[in-house]
Amino acid sequence: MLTIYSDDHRLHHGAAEFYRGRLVPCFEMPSRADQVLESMRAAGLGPVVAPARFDRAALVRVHTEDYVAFLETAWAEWAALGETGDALPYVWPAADLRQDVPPDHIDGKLGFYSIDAAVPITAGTWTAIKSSADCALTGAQALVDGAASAFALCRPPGHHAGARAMAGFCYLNNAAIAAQFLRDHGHARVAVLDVDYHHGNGTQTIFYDRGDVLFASLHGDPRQEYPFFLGYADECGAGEGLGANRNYPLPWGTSGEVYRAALDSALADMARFAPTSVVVSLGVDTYAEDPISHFKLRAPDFTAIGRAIAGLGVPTLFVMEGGYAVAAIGDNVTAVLTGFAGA
Ligand code: 7XA
Ligand code: ZN
Repeated sequence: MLTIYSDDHRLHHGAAEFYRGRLVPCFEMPSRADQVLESMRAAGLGPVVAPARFDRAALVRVHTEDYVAFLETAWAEWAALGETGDALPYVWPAADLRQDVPPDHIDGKLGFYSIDAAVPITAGTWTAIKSSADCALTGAQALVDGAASAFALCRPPGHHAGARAMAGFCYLNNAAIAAQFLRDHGHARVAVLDVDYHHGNGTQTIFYDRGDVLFASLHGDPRQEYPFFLGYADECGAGEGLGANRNYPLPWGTSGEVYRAALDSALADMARFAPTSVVVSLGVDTYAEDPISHFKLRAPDFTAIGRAIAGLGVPTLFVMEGGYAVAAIGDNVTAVLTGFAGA
């Protein structure tokens, strides 16, 4: 399987995030991608290539122009204040506040274009997130060119990012950008399967009223788990997208066995949709030892997930999302991909 990877991810390294009332070192750190790359290479999973460079036109197919412009210039605007530490939002246009006027000041923009505070912007963030999206686009291009599968080793991740909002360590929605690219290049029906522990609120929102892109997600129940305000089972899509959104919220403590049963249901939804290609938002924060998550999956479960996805028999692009047990992240990702490749 082809892996697409760029060292540029190291240019994004947030210093701190809020965790239960304290500022702690960011769980989303460069060593995550380094571990995945090392495991992939050790397993001999196939060639690793650098991403091709894509025009920003591919980004604005799913994100708004003003949001992409904000991401491009946010660090320069922040640095112009004389700041050298990370830019972080601290105020949001929540209920009863104006949500239609982007402020001019960077402090206001940071809140206007975000959902939460888990989105540090550093000097190298734009370069890193653009390269991360390029990894996903290069993988999508490989499928367009006839590849049966590819793995975009994206970092930063993307599935919480909406059309006009960053959130939860995510800035550009790599999986959504790739899915749209597939739609724009001959794939009539694209299914996005999100197996990250957290609901992919950004991907859901981007495609919610679309009948040509199915979104299916297994995740921690939003009654208990981030992102809390989306990801319920009764969110089924709207308009032409009615029926093309499927959520499987699962409780804390979910075992590999229960997870695989839910996955089988999601895969059955996808098979009925008859996709021409599949994009998998691949998070392994469902792992039992993950420091911020509460499922109980182990390595054999990850192999089984890969094998089950292969059962669809459809060209598949894996896009890296979350997973914070750094010592195990590489083996868990590799287990999914070898499970897929060996099926
Ligand atoms: O899939 N998403 C993640 O893994 C990140 C979740 C961010 C939670 C925010 C914690 N302060
Ligand atoms: Zn996650």
